[in-house]
Amino acid sequence: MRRFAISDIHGSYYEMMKLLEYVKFHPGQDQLVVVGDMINRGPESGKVVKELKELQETYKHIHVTIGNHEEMMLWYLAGVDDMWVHFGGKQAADSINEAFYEEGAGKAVQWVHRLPLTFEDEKFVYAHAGFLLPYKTERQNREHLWLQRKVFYSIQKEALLSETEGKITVHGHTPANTVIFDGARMGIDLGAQVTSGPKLALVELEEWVSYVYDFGSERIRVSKISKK
Ligand SMILES: [Mn+2]
Repeated sequence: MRRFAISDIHGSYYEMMKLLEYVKFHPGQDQLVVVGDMINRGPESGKVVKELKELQETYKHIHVTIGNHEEMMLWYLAGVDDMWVHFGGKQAADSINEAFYEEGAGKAVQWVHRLPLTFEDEKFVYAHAGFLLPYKTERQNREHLWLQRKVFYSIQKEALLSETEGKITVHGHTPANTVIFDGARMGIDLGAQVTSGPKLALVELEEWVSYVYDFGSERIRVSKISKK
């Protein structure tokens, strides 16, 4: 089984589909983990949510964890905080209403509300912005969706690996220029819709290959992820 992960799609439906087509993604056979931040910033938040919701509800190897941008949406809708508005929430709401016009946007919200904070398979832990230790003994905290990169990376590799029983943590949240693996954790957010050279990465974790869609050249670059 191929083992894919993608994060921080931020409404980039077209680019996400290009990547899935490129690898000939087969939802009945391949695993896909979406590591949060499906929405905001990009033009098609609704189509991203609809596509991933349908895949997750249809196939058992499709897993979606929540990101801080989804959390922002839930806070807004619950009347807790309106910061969503400042991150493209209005456009995201319109896009979700449009994509879910038949069943109603409430269905999308209910689904997002139930998304887990983390997912684990036999080899990897997936968490949007990482987490703080202890990992196993403490229930995961929703504040971890907002964890600063430097805080997560202040955990020593050995300590992190011993906590995850040797599993590598795959995360997004903080954009970088390339997929980065430090021996214990792998960052796969390449700043789709955010940075000046936006890219979206789909990684395959059996062969350790990254497929990177470049928004500027509209091309996909394939590279080996180095296992250091
Ligand atoms: Mn993000």
